[in-house]
Amino acid sequence: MKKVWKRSACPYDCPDACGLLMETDGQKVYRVKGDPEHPVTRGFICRKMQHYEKTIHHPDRILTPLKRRGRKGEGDFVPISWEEALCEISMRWKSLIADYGSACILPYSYAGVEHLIQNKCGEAFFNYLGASALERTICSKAKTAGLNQIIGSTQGLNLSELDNSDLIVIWGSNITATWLHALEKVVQARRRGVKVFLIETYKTPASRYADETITLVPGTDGALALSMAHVLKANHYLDKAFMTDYVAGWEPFIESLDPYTPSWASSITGAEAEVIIRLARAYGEAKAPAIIYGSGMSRHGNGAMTTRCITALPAITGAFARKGGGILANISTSPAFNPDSIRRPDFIKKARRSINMNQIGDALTSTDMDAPIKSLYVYNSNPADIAPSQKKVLEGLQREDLFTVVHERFMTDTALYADVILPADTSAEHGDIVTPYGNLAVQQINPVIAPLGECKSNWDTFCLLADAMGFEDDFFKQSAEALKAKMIHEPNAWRNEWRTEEAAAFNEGRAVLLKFPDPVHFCTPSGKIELYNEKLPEPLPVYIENFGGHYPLRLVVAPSLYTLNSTFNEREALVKERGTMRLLISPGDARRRGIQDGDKIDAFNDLAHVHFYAAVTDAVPSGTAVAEGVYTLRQSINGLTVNALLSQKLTDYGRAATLCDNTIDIAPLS
Ligand SMILES: Nc1nc2c(c(=O)[nH]1)N[C@H]1C(S)=C(S)[C@@H](COP(=O)(O)OP(=O)(O)OC[C@H]3O[C@@H](n4cnc5c(=O)[nH]c(N)nc54)[C@H](O)[C@@H]3O)O[C@H]1N2
Ligand SMILES: Nc1nc2c(c(=O)[nH]1)N[C@H]1C(S)=C(S)[C@@H](COP(=O)(O)OP(=O)(O)OC[C@H]3O[C@@H](n4cnc5c(=O)[nH]c(N)nc54)[C@H](O)[C@@H]3O)O[C@H]1N2
Ligand code: SF4
Ligand SMILES: [Mo]
Repeated sequence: MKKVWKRSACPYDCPDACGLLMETDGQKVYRVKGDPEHPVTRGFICRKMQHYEKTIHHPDRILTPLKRRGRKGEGDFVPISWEEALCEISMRWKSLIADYGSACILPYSYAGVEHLIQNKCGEAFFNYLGASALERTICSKAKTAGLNQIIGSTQGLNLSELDNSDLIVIWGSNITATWLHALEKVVQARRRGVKVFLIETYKTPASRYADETITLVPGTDGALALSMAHVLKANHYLDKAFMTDYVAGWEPFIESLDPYTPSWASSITGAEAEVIIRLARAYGEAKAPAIIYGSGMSRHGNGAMTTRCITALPAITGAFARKGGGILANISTSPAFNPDSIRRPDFIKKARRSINMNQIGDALTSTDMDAPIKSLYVYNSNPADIAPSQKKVLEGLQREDLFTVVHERFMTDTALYADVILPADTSAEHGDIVTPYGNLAVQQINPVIAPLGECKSNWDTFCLLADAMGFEDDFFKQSAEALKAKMIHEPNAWRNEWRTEEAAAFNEGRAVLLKFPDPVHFCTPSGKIELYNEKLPEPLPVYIENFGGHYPLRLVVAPSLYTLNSTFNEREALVKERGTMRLLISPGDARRRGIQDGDKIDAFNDLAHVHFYAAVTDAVPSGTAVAEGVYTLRQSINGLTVNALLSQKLTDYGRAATLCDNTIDIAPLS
């Protein structure tokens, strides 16, 4: 067949969901580039995806089911047929269910593929099976919880509105790595003369795009926000008319601000008082200030409360009501295609226990659980590398009596511990619905090539497992195409306003924009911003400390430009550019311990000792240490990565991970 360019979209856990074009002859993908006709991403994609064909056709792709022959973790597997694999899994599960009940089986998944069907279809399968439920809260659920407590499910700002902003505060997000199309807007805004502040724990690569970077003691952003509110009040920047109409309980909040002076906040955050005043004044003077709200500060013990404190700023200044003003934190397009049509919560027959994915280490190793987990089914995730308390996770995966099935594209650190590995396909090999969380362009994609080897999509695999387990529901007897078509044809208010041309473009596989909801229609019980939320033990936003800890350095995990969580670790060129596993520390902290740039060091706390190369840099303030990127155990220096130093403690609300709220000390390794 002649080579043609086919339309697709990036499958990964990244807000942009960039439109892609793939050059193919139906068997192979030769080249990948951005789709210039995508209404938001317009042909511009990141470096990681410019050679997606190298991932699709990587020689390390797992192409057949595999069965473990050696010890767990050793990587000694033999190929088996799908028939044998399904027989093995269903027999083991049926026997475990007979002995221990179906809750002894636990699915573990997150966002290996972000698209709607392939991301969520496993939930239907495990709901039907009656397995333990998984709380999928590793990412940004504390942010969501905090936003819910103050603005409900209101979407806030839309990316395109940054064109109207006259000040931008990038707060806790390294958009040079994680949100390129927001970075594009920031660059355009600066060309218009818009001032950009970055609020961070260290000078990330994003600081190059900011006029001023303010580095804080990690987890203290709530104090900064309250103090900004104090300055806004003192300088008469409050919008009383807006508050009267749209904010519930603004008077007690405004009254509460007096103690939050810049010098109070300075002593907590480490930012100088005049810097706080300058930031607050710039925010107050702007007509339409935008906050690009990342997840960094929500990955702390006080994550939800911090979110409330920061969200108070556009509420008291009325920025929410002005085009380009407000908070860019909460774009969600998945409701445009009822996700329950794939999740099928109606399959749940009785209440089940739920396991928090951040506490998988404890869940797999605990001896005092009434019903221990006997089988783990991992898909779309790599817990050995991404979950906190890595030593416990590995100890759990090592259990001989844990029957582990991993559905994967590559031999990840988790797959090494599997009893059975099922080969997963890539997004080029299956169809789906694309619902970005960073813009409003939804799209449907079709397979570009047939699945390689014996690889199967998540949906096809769950249908086969359903058959092997004897599920009777017709739901599991349809193709992904049929399910996709059904979901697209379900009436949905979000797509009602599409004109015929838009519906036709969507049917052709082009990305089409949804209409953004009215920014001042607040989706809360009172219909207003709930600055005072009487349902909470702390009805007003206040400063609470994060967990911290008794070691002298606050450890922050941050994204890498070259990888996406543990994804892209198969790509030699990207991994080479990322370099070895480094810990970024300040010159003062290094000097005090006799550490030089490039030295091998031991980072430790009560949980583990993890070796790194020291990267001594002015970018990091004294008292903070930063580990960028998720490395594999094979890339590590002593068989552990930074996740071994992270606790399984959960956030104040949202039961989310506290990945950035841990302390360590470091010492040179001789
Ligand atoms: N290249 C690349 N792209 C990615 C990812 C990746 O790993 N690599 N990950 C994807 C995923 S899963 C997600 S959830 C998104 C995440 O994207 P965002 O939610 O936008 O967050 P990040 O860009 O990860 O940046 C978090 C930043 O928060 C900072 N931080 C940590 N604690 C604090 C704090 O207390 N206060 C402040 N002010 N800052 C703090 C860290 O230093 C870090 O730079 O990106 C996605 N895109
Ligand atoms: N140190 C550190 N830890 C972190 C983070 C960090 O920045 N630093 N980030 C945290 C955050 S925000 C998140 S969201 C989590 C992310 O955690 P995960 O969602 O587990 O992300 P990945 O590590 O990218 O693993 C995804 C896996 O899914 C596989 N996969 C891809 N497509 C498919 C498919 O179609 N089917 C199947 N079955 N598998 C597929 C990929 O090969 C990959 O191994 O990690 C968290 N942990
Ligand atoms: S990883 Fe993000 S920036 Fe890169 S192509 Fe995918 S969606 Fe676009
Ligand atoms: Mo995430």
